[in-house]
Amino acid sequence: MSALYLPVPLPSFLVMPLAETHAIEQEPSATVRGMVVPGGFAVSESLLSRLPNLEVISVFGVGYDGVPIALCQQRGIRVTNTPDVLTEDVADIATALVLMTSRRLAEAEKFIRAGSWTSGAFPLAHALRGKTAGIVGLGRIGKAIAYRLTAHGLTIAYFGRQQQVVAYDYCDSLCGLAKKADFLIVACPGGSGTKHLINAKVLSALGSDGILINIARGSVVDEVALIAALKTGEIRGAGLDVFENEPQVPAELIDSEKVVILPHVGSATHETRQAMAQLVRDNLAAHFANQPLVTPVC
Ligand code: 8YV
Repeated sequence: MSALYLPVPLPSFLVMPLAETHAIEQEPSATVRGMVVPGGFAVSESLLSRLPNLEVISVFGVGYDGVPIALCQQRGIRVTNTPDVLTEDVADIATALVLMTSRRLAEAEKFIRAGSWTSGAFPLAHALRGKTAGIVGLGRIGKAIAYRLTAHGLTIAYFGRQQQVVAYDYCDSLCGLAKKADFLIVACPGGSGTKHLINAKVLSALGSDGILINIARGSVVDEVALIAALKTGEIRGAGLDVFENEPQVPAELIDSEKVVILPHVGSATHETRQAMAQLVRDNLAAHFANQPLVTPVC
């Protein structure tokens, strides 16, 4: 029975089947051969040094921004993640945030629950059709968002490392995309390469009618700059499923009527989390059977 280390609690539908074929360890040690972590979990160098015989890290999530890939490659540690199976759910949440922010749905819900409807109609909101969505990172999730928003009558533009063969407008500058966009939608990976990509300058380019949506990683958005831009009216609003210091959310965002906030629920459905768990198990089984990984990162 090879030993697996789980640094943080993971769902029982993932852990219980793993426990049938592995010894589950709560502490790092030399007996550990595999580790399972949630998406975005920071795997530090010091943790890896306490796992001298680690062979594989299986990320229960698509984002492996917390894993030091170069160090893993040096040590010959294989890394896997769970792409594809969560794409549609995350794109649904991005679409929901676009709808919630533009149509003011969270406020409208509060309004009726507060008994305000009997005193007058809810204020008008903004339509989606004819607007432009600027997608930052047109990967699998970005494309699934574009597909959905096209059906809502939006024009799609995007920014990314390179232009792709797609029917959407490519912007080679992020500020250029922000200027064009009514909704700037963050769908790129997290990590040092994209830290605070959405800064004060980009928010100012988005402008006073613009709305920022983030379903990727909190680290991509400079939260202090975002709070300032919301306060001064430099942007109109934001729809956020992720935060810089989760599960801590700044009081300024919690208290702001201009913001719709969700507790990182992009992939949080029974169907998707089960499929993610299956992929984690399949990758580990492949590794320990000396087979090629199903969804390798490295
Ligand atoms: C999950 C995620 O919240 O896939 C990711 O990278 O951040 C989310 O799907 C997380 O991985 C579940 O543990």
